[in-house]
Amino acid sequence: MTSYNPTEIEKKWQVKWEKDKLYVSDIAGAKQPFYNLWMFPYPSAEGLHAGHAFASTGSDIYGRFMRMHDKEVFQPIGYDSFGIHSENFAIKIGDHPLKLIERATKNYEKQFKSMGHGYDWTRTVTTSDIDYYKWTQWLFVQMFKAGLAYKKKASVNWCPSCKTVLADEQIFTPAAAGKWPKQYQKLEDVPPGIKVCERCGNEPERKELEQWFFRITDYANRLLEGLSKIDWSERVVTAQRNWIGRKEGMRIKFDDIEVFTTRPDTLAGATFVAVPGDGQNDQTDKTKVGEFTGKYVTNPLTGKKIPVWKANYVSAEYGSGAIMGVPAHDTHDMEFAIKYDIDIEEMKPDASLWQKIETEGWGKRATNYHLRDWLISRQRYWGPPIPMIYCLTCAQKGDSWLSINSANLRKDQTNWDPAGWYPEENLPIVLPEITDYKPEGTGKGPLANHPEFYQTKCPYCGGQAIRETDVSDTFVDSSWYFLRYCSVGLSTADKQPFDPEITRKWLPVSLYFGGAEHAVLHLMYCRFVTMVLFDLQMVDFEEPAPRFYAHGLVIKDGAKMSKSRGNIVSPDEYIAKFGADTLRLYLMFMGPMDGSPDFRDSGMEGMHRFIKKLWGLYQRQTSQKQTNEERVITNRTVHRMTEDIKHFKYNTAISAVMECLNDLRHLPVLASDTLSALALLLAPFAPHLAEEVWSKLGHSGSVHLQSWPKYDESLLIGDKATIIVQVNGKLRERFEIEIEKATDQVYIEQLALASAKVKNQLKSSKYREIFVPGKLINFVV
Ligand code: ANZ
Ligand code: ZN
Repeated sequence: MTSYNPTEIEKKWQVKWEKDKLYVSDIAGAKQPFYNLWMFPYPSAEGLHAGHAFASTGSDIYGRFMRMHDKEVFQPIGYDSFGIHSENFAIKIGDHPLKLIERATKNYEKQFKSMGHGYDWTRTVTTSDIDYYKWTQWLFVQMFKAGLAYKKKASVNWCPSCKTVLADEQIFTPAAAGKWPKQYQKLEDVPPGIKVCERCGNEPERKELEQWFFRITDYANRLLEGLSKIDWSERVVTAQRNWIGRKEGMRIKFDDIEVFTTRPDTLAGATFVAVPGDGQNDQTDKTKVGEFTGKYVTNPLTGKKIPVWKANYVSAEYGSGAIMGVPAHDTHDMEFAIKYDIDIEEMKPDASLWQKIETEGWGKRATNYHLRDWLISRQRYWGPPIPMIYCLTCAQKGDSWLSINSANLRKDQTNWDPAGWYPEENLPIVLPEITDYKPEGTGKGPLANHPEFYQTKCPYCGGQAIRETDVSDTFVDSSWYFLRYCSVGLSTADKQPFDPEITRKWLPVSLYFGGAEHAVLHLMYCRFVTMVLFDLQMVDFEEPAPRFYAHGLVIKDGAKMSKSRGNIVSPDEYIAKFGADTLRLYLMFMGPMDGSPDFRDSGMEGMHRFIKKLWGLYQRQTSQKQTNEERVITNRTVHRMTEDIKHFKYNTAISAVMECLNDLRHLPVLASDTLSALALLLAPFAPHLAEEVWSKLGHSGSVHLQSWPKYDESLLIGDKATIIVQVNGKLRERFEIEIEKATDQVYIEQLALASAKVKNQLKSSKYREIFVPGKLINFVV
């Protein structure tokens, strides 16, 4: 009898797997490809924390499960290492980002390997590597050529602490960001309406600045319609739908001012028109500020002359940039009217007005979107330099990329920078290694202090020209990384961003596993970029990941595990003490994959005892022939685990193993077939232990290359589970139901609610349910 020594076993198998290239996919030859993708991390610290370990293990389990279903699984990993996340951390610890990334990625790799994840380490992506960002710059150029990248002066978010502009998607409520301005002690102290920088928690300012944008608004409707064609977590779909914010309304003319309204039915109550105020328009501002312009326009319906005001709550960027003020039906307008003593016209909305406004020719129907163009330039150092060159000589002659190649461009484009040259064949534009990389907050990035970088030759006339000194945002890097993985290492990798044939074979991604916090950031941007590449005929699919699973976030001491909360737990110490398999099992057993599981040390100890018992089972003498009882237990476990893993219910799958262990432990002898089946079932969760016992049982070949065991329906019949029904924790009813139904909450709820005993207790009061699959349902009134 040998005792369980995870350190020894785990290292041994990790070395063997690497040597045998167990997780290196046959990219060119795969028959049944399965692209199992997990959102790559940004190294904004020295290493992984338990939250990463939780999410990546969830993805790894599914990959292993699919491999055991005869799929050629490709499971890559990489680093979203360019951008503000890593750079802010580097600045904080006083290290150059280049050095930090080199060190941190090495550590991440070591940690991922020690977790036992089945990554294909021959195809990794690091977004700050030249051979990657060259293609991020290439992407920018494609956008530019398609008329989808443009520079314009606009009122934008400026973070005074990060000293850069931010996209609208990077401004969060303090609760969502988990951070808030320092002057407030607690989250509860922060006044409502405040939005903060997603990175640092400070309140951004509004500034008029010239910036680069991607024209994502052109794709608003497609991004919306596409949502009905993909299988994504409901909360992500809802978040995207709201963010796109399609609104049906009308544009109505008040003489020469056109307003956008979603309430044409209130036209009779419009007692003023408002346009944006001067300078800073800030809709997050709580107090309404305005100024009368001295001008009057006619309300087309009432014929009355009404005043035109400037108001700080009107945005130049939304709708037509002007509103009709209806104090009787809109709270903002009411507040404004009271403050400035403007008429308030009480009236009943009249739905027939939509038609009337159209027939009278006062306005027309219009669809409006909340989505704004994607602001991608950053006044920072750590990112791909935006590959543009400005040549004054050419511009003065009226020559530019635009005038020479205008055939390719959108006809309605008006705001081209006249001298925007793109040196596509000269890519990459290498980010120079500089020591003064800290942002200064001047509105320009650190590269603007480096003439040796920005002074260059015009690729067209050969004269003096200057480069763009802003870099692109980190979300541009990650908007296409899933396209690169499969092509890494191919002979064509330095000639094209992704190989068309390989891409056709492997993409779209089969299962995308990641955090819901990226709902309107990365998950929107990567859909947009894919649609653009589809239109440019570079890929043959519009949705990058038709299936997305949103995992939950790990909680520690009552708060989301994050560096800013100071409640980080590193997986390393647990792996050293208990082994990766215990950690993996514990992480997956903490709670549902899409919930907010609570990390506790005591749970880890319990799981370690369990795994040692499992180990003990394999130290016994085995028998030749499976008994009927063994067969029923094994079959039931296979059935439960298969169904649970399919639906990412890893915690209940582990419960099934635990019950199985309990049932088997009491049997005097166990057949080798029983133990082999159990090893297969353990393989996705505890890959090292499973491999060890599999080989000890005398099998050749890795357990991870075996087929997942099948279950026999006929052996399940008659297998019952007892479900307890409680109201406020008190037992009220008990059912015997078929085991297959025992995890079906909807079915059990209906059954329970049909019982008179339960009904009498509940009456018609409101309740919430606690459901323990296979065991109990508790109605809490
Ligand atoms: C009259 C009215 C009456 C409105 C009423 C609302 C309620 P959502 O639903 O968010 O899309 N609006 C239009 N353009 C604006 C701009 N540039 N800046 C600020 N506000 C603007 O909002 C549509 C409504 O927001 C529009 O309908 C308009 O006010 C306002 F009882 O028009 B409404
Ligand atoms: Zn910031």
